[in-house]
Amino acid sequence: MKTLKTLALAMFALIGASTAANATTFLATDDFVGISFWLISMGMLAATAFFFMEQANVSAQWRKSVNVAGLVTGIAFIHYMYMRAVWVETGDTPTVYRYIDWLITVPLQLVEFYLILSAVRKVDSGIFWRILIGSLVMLIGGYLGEAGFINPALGFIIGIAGWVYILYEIFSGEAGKAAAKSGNKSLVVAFGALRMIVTVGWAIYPLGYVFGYLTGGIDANALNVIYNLADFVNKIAFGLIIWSCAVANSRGR
Ligand SMILES: *C/C=C(C)/C=C/C=C(C)/C=C/C1=C(C)CCCC1(C)C
Repeated sequence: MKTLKTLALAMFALIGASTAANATTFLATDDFVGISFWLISMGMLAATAFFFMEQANVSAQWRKSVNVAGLVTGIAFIHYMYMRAVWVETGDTPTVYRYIDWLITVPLQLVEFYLILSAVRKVDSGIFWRILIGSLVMLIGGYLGEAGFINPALGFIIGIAGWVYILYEIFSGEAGKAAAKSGNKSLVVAFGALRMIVTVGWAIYPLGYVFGYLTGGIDANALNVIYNLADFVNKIAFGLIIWSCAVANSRGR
């Protein structure tokens, strides 16, 4: 098990290093957007190593949740290395690279709501499927609009509908009710904090869409820095909340 973990971490580091080495242009010292890509990449790497290593400190029913937190930051780490290279070479980060990341990491993050609930009580698997489908509607709608396959406003509306549905499920739907009734204090606190991230932290992405596609353009520098900072909170802090709940529960709190 230990060797496997070390191997997985080494693999991540190698992929990162080789992506970095592939760049033929160096990061300019005054390129703050490029520097923010680097900082977030390293944050993601550190978070990944942390979550995987912390497996040892949580009880069996919590390992899956902490593992998935590590997968999310690990996948984002590799995407960030790649996006940083694209930025440094071209001065542009086509949003499609972000969508590739979101398409994998966002469903994984939402599945966490199901995973942390099932770590403390029996829950209906319908929660899992409904949240998953909501996330796909949100992302596919946004992508089709942003990439120009459908009208941008229509794509936006479909995306918002998916997001609103997810919010409904985790606030007042079965997932929200199951958390409230769990009688587990750490879980209730963590569930509430994760829900705030999905409401407030995630609002940054549709705002970026509005400014970028509906109101006629936003500065690429600003948009990238904002997305980078948002991802830092929405992926790393999100994982840390799950981890701290896992640790508290594993110690019987
Ligand atoms: C780590 C990356 C995360 C948490 C990305 C989240 C992305 C969203 C919440 C995107 C939402 C969108 C809408 C709600 C409306 C349509 C456009 C999107 C896809 C940007």
